[in-house]
Amino acid sequence: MAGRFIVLEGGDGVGKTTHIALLSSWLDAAGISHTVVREPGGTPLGEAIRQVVLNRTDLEFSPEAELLLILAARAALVREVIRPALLRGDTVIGDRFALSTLAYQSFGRGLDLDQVRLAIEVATGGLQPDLYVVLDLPVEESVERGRRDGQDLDRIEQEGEEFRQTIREAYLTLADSEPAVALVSAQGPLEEVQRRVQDLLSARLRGAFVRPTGDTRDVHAEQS
Ligand code: T5A
Repeated sequence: MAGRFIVLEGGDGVGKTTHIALLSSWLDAAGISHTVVREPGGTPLGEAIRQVVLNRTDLEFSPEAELLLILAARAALVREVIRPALLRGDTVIGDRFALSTLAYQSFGRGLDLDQVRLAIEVATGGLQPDLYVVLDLPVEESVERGRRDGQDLDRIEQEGEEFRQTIREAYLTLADSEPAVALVSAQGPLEEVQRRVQDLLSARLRGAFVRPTGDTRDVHAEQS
């Protein structure tokens, strides 16, 4: 596949969606054709599943049911959107992918890590991102950002701060042990965090990204 697959990850409210919108503008300005996807969701089936998984607080979800619903949405997204986009050479920017499932359904809900990996393999056909960027933020700060937004908490966010802490620690563990995972601090002003993300992508995906501000040299070439 010609396109690159990059995924932003991290706990709830760390800034993934905001940074993906900024990355999308950056790629537009550089003339890089790209597709943005979010999980769960991104297809008619996936969006229907998202409504159930995030909003149906009146239903009981076993950890296994939650896992399989999320993976059903991912299977559709990979087959209908991500693989076709990569095949036509688009860069794909994902708002969450398999690392979320390891963090939330295994570390968070207690499902066996190897079994979760196997189930993910079935859903994705083995597709792996070129790079996961994990945005890391202390839980109190992400909660505060959500509070400032006056956000309604979805079913998973309603699990509370202890669960969020487990998820943050899960990502820190996964960043140490999984291939192609880079950790970026999400603390500080938005522009500073975005610059960290852009610099990381420029350095790690050599040749795939250029600075758009009138200077179209490969950032890596500047450094060497
Ligand atoms: N899930 C998902 C699983 O359990 N397993 C899985 O396999 C998958 C794929 C998805 C839920 O599903 C679960 C995990 C999730 O709980 P979601 O709503 O798509 O739910 O995901 P969230 O991560 O909860 O999305 P949020 O929109 O809440 O968080 P984001 O996208 O991380 O944060 P964002 O960009 O909305 O930013 C939050 C606020 O912070 C501000 C933004 O302006 C915004 O107001 N902000 C900053 N403020 C100050 N300084 C900065 N540097 C800032 N950066 C952002």
